[in-house]
Amino acid sequence: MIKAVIFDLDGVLVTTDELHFSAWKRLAEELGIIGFTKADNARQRGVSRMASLEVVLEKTDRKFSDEEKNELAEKKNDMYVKSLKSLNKSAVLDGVVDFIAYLRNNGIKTAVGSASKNTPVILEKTDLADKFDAVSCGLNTQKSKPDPEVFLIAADKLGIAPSECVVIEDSDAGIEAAKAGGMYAIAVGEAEHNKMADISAASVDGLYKTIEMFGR
Ligand code: B16
Ligand code: MG
Repeated sequence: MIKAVIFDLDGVLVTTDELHFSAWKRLAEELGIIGFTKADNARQRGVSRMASLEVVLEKTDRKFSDEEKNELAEKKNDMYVKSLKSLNKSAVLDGVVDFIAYLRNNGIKTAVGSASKNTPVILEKTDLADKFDAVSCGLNTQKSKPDPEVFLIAADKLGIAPSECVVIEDSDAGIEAAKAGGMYAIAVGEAEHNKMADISAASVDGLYKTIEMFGR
């Protein structure tokens, strides 16, 4: 019996994944790295800011101290946060608002489980902030996906057992995290072909039947 759905943020609820990509690409160019591609960006999905930076730095022979790495991560975040200024509800992916309303109308709790430390500002700007019973994000975690911590904290805040939660994710790290936490995992978007997922779908839109299948 499913009692809660935990949504990843970037790439599942909103289109911020494109803004992350642009900011990392700009940082890479400033470091003289050309050819930072979508394939590189795919490895940054769902993982922390510092782990994402390592994906960029793998493409250069230059060595950076921890202090320099922190400065680079901060620089990328400044660019990313600037690009969030114009963010509004048009960034919410198709079907998301209706699907959340459907879940809540049917007594299913909803939560966000995101690696992003910018989660609160993104939820505010896209008018999604009041649509969740709990939010767990990079601000309250020590470990990055594929560690299940972010989802376990979400389940704990909801007061629902992990085995009664479904996670919806667009990253391989996130699917792995959900399974490691003993939850069901639905892979959408870029993670659609992930073999660890219980169910796959192109997007959140059209998951209604899937939720019924999980035993409602
Ligand atoms: P920030 P999610 C993740 O969000 C992104 O997919 C990932 O690319 C990013 O590095 C991470 O958030 C940290 O974001 O720099 O804003 O703290 O997919 O877990 O919602
Ligand atoms: Mg994501």
